[in-house]
Amino acid sequence: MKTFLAFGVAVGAAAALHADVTGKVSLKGTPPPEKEIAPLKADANCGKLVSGAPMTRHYVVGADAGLGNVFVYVKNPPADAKGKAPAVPAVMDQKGCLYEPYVIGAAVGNPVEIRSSDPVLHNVNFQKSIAATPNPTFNQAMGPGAKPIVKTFANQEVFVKLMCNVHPWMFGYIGVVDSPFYAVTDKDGKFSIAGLPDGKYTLVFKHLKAGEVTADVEVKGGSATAAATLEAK
Ligand SMILES: [Cu+2]
Repeated sequence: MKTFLAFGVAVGAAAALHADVTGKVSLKGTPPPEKEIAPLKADANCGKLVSGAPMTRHYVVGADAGLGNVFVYVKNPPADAKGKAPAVPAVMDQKGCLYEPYVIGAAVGNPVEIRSSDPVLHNVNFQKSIAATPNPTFNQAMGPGAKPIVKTFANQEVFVKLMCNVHPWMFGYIGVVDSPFYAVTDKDGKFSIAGLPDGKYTLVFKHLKAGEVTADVEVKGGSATAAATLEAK
């Protein structure tokens, strides 16, 4: 009866419907121009690591007004989503004396690996928690070749803000939510949240400068799409 058992398992898996929610975030209006990070270029150590002019990344706007670096997450995730690990590990690097990527996501309780690819001294400083229940802060030096710092966050916090006191232009942001259902928009504003079970959800779209909007989405087998527009400020 082995065949029947295998058949049963297959049906069970097919019955657990879920979908990838894909979509796009657009920017309305014209953002202020980005500025050159002159102190980075002028720095004796960091200046050697970059070619061209290092620019601020307040608004990353791509094809058809797509807005990058928007943290997208499910406001009302399924109850059993808490504590689940996302498919993609959270990694924040320090490269060319910038946090890279500028914005990442992470799930509550899952490790966030903070690396340094630079041959210079940094310090990773999470100075102040803005969470309702604050996450513990930390401030750790990272010299050349240092092992990654691995941190977990116990409470939802959008955004955990990292800075570096050696290089006062260095900021990096982590959207921490209590589910694996989140994404960061790419340079063209596109995102994909994988494997969301059938149901009705509210998505939150949060950008560091343009603020926050929400959109409702219903997942009902197959796939679902969502879109949002944020206004330049
Ligand atoms: Cu630094």
